[in-house]
Amino acid sequence: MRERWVPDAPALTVEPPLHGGGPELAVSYGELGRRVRRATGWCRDQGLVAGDVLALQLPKDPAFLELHLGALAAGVVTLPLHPDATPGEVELLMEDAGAKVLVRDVAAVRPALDASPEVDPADVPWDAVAVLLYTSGTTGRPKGAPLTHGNLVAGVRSLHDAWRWTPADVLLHALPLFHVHGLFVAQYGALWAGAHTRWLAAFDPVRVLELLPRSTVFMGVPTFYSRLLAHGRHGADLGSMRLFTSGSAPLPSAHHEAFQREFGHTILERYGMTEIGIVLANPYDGERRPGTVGVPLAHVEAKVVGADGATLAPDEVGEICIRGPSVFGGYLGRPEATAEALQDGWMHTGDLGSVSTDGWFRVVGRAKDLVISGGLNVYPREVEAKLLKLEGVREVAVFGVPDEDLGERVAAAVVCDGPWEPQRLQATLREQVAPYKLPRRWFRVDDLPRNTMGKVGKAELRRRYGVRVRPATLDDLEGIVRRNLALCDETEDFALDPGVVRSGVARVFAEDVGASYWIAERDGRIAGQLMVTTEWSDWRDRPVWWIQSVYVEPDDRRYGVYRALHDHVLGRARQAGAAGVRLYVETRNERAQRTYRAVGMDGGHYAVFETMFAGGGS
Ligand code: MCA
Ligand code: AMP
Repeated sequence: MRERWVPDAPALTVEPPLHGGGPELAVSYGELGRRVRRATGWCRDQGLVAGDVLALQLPKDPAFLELHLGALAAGVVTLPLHPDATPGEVELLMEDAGAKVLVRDVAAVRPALDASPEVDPADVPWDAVAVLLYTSGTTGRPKGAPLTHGNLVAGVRSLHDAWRWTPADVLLHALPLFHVHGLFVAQYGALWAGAHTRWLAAFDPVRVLELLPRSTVFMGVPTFYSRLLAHGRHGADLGSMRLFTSGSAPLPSAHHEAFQREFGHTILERYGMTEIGIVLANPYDGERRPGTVGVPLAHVEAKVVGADGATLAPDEVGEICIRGPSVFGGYLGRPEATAEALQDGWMHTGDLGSVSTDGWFRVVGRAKDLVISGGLNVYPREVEAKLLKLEGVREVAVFGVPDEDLGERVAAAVVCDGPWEPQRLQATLREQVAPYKLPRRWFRVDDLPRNTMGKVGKAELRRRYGVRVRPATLDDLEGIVRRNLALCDETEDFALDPGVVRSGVARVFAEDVGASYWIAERDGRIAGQLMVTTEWSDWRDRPVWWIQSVYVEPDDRRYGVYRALHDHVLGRARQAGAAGVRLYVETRNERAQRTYRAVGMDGGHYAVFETMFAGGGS
């Protein structure tokens, strides 16, 4: 790793957050090398020896990197944990991993690190475990995936060559560090090349756009790209950038194409998994096909197999299997899970995909029960097991519903005993699991759909409750106008004037009106619609988004359509820097109230939209 570390070259610049103030912190490679040697000394002073496990539950701070690299050099295994993991989750993983020491307080460890003696790296064999990462699976009990030094080096070397890293690169790093993507793909890539990394503590489109003109490489989960697109380019000069990559979850083709059009760069999508590293990628040179994850990287073998394990013909959908030097050797202390996942060195990924005749892979779904929200994996079984222990929950199914921002969002369908109290369930669960695992959509059901074997039909739940919000197209226009005019007719004393509706909708599609129309689709058809304008008012120097109309078809009203429109518009408004969202047709307007009541909507349907954001203006 350290061969290309030139002492005076910049290694890491920690960028201050937008309004956080404070100077940036710059660390040269010489300084980083010394810090890592001191962290190796710190490990020794803690009594940690080769093979011991050191758990790190730290924010994105240089201390994390120092401790991780210092431990590697000592042969000590690191166990990176989500900073928001609950004490219960941390205890479970530490116990399973047999971790000796937990570091969770940067302020406390910093002086100790600075005062530690510099210690030389040990001679660590390549098959020694370097890091333990937890994934879950069918049982809901997390499984440790040990990655060896050899696995990590194979991974970073192959990406170093494939993505043409050089010491002149500047990586803009906005990912969390406790996962493969942020640590082994992005951070290791830069460190292996002796390149400069600019760190943002968290993804923020405003800061990213400010820093891209001084960077060459950017790596993200699809949510980063959807948020950059929602925010807009604002004329940023992206001429220094040579590589944008996406992974951890599927990048919608529409985002791939929109980014190319609006940001002038073609995202390189790649595919990987904790247990196997990054193994499939679109090429650096030549065509990058939207909706595909490209071809196998050097030394990687990939195939698609059917239920009987036989390799399928091109374009047939089956399970993607991978073999290569970055593939791990098996789960910690789980021979059965290992035997199921690894057969003849082939990792059965649980991802469904196909390969074209010319060798390009596509991921089309998952055989494993997994929700990927904003690039973070949520294992339904784990959340279901916790929910089933709560009072009033008789049966529960946790599943993912599509979400434009996060890709998927966690949802729960509950058969309850007694009153329906989703707020209480959510509040109790929040004490037990990291917040990204919390269901954000709750549905009360009388029964869970089950197949003949009694297995809960998650696909049926996704069909029933999956709402997709998308911008309206010109083709939708005609239908929207007709629908709105029908609403006017249905209500004798209507607040909606047909002429206003017609011209308003038409203006949405004209340029620079500052208005948007969104469509909610459910079960393959249009279930609702929402129109918002930003032109009507300014409030505290920031635009307010005004909801002009929101309507959900009566048959779709118990399936989370309002909620999906609500989350969508609030998310978009927040990303656009609005002060908040308000209803143009306000609740005190009696005529508007009558109109809404006449079409079967009450105050509860739309009052939820009124939200002013914290810190909204001066
Ligand atoms: C935060 N929240 C989330 C998520 N993140 N909810 C669902 N899914 C998430 N991913 C919740 C918080 O708990 C909080 O809720 C609210 O959203 C706002 O929190 P905030 O911190 O402001 O969130 P954010 O800034 O909007 O973060 C979203 C994010 C972030 C930027 C997408 O999650 C992120 O950086 N994700 C990247 C994950 C990643 O690196 N994955 C790679 C895995 P409340 O207020 O209610 O508490 S490695 C991998 O998959 C393989 C190997 C591969 O191929 O790379
Ligand atoms: P993890 O267990 O956190 O390493 O997540 C790995 C999973 O992320 C894979 O098994 C896939 O389901 C998913 N994944 C990673 N990259 C992609 C991609 N480019 N397209 C679709 N899914 C992906």
